[in-house]
Amino acid sequence: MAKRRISDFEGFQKVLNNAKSIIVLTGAGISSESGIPTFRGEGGWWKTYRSADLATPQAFQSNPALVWEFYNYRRHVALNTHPNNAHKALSEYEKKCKSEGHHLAIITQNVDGLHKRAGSENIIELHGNLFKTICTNMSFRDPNVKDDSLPVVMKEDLPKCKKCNSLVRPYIVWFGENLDHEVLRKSRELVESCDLCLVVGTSSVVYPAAMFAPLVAQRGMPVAEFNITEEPADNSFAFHFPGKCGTTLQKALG
Ligand code: BJW
Repeated sequence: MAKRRISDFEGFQKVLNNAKSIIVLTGAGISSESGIPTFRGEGGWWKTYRSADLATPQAFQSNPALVWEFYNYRRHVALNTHPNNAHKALSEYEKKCKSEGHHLAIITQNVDGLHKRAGSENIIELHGNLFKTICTNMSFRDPNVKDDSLPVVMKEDLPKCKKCNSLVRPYIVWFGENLDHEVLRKSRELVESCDLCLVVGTSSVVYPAAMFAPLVAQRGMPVAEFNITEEPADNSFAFHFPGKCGTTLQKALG
């Protein structure tokens, strides 16, 4: 196995300059410097709340009001933050790629919309979006951009579909649910064809996203990880940049 290069910005930039099709897999860590908690880190959502009570179809079935309170709060938090240097560095780099006839796509596990607000265009949202709802009856999708930070949602106030008046749910992929077929197909296509993969701010424990970067490495393509942790998520990754990605990613892409 090739030697892993830690904080080798110069070496990484040589690889970057030759790459024609780049994928960037992002997770909650990229938004932490914007002030959005991660899931599993200190102060993370799943350190305070049980994911089984809030992010499963069973939880929504048994207590939709509680699940809506959580997602209304999450939307409120996201609406009151801004893209940080890491989101901006990716958006700038996508523009550079476009002008040179190269391709960069972001495959994000995040639902906070910050990549789009930073100006990125090629974004695949694996786990949905906080600013959309989907009808539980007819799958009609609707935007949901209101800043509802009501602490309690009453049963009679649960949001209803404007077409059929059935209950709507957050447009989020919960544990045990399949990812959107088309989203997964496009992601796999990119994973199988890219010549460089960046993995930014994810613990790489949630599937299927967790297998994307290892699959790229298995094809012999370079993977560069940006995470505050000293240890890489996978020993087959070529580069590891420990530290806050707002700093490391900007330096690497600068
Ligand atoms: C920084 C930083 C800074 C911080 N700079 N870095 C195969 C094997 C085993 C289990 C499964 C399997 N296939 C499917 C499963 C079940 C399940 C799963 O993977 N479970 C695992 C926990 C084991 N997967 C699913 O259910 C998925 N569906 C599926 O696969 O369908 C088919 C199927 C179903 C059932 C069985 C088998 C097959 C759906 C997954 C849906 C995930 N949903 C969530 C919540 C909803 C979205 C929301 O509310 O926002 O998505 S869970 C949560 O985790 C959220 C995230 O997108 C996801 C990933 O978390 P992420 O982004 O990695 O955050 P953290 O907090 O974990 O990590 C942050 C990282 O940032 C850390 O590493 C920090 O160090 C770092 N960091 N600051 C750089 N400044």
